[in-house]
Amino acid sequence: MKTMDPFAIDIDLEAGIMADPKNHIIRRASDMRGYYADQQALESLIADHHDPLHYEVFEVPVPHQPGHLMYCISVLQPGSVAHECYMTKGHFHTIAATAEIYLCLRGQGCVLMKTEQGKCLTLKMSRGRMIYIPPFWAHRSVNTSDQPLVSFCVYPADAGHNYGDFAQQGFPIRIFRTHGKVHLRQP
Ligand code: PAN
Ligand code: ZN
Repeated sequence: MKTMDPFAIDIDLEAGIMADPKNHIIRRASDMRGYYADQQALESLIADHHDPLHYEVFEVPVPHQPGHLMYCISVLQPGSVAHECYMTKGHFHTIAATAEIYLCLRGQGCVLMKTEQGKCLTLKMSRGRMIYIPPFWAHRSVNTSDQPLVSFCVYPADAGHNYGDFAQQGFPIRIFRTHGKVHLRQP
């Protein structure tokens, strides 16, 4: 591995904003086709609301090599598709035996996690809460509030993202909010 010089970046912890990110990944509603239970409601959202912003990831990248740590700020907008709360696509890491830390900076929601063996768990997120996602657990963020859900994530830089068949299979639990009340549903 090449050596590199240390560097620093600034993060506004209140606002959850990383200064001068080099990568900005944008996911809109149209990138989420297949992920929500009500596909027709998603199509209506895309058509009627100009394909709204769903979530963004901000990074200052490091080499994707063993030994490095990748980190980012993830901002998931509030909203729902036929009452199913906005969520990220979710993924296993390509190198499945890699963990991740999510530190919630703003908002309220949860991380849904599942294993290949069919175990599924959800842990709540709120400002100051850190979630440790062990190796072999797929993960997805879900925003259950009316504010953006902002997390700072750290994971091995060579982990990679495996989105596999998440659009079709999803997670064994879906999260809905009706009249302000959050509830889980097992499809
Ligand atoms: C996070 C996620 C980010 C976006 O940085 O990549 O929240 O979610 P999707 O990758 O599922 O679209 C992470 O878990 N990185 O490994
Ligand atoms: Zn991850």
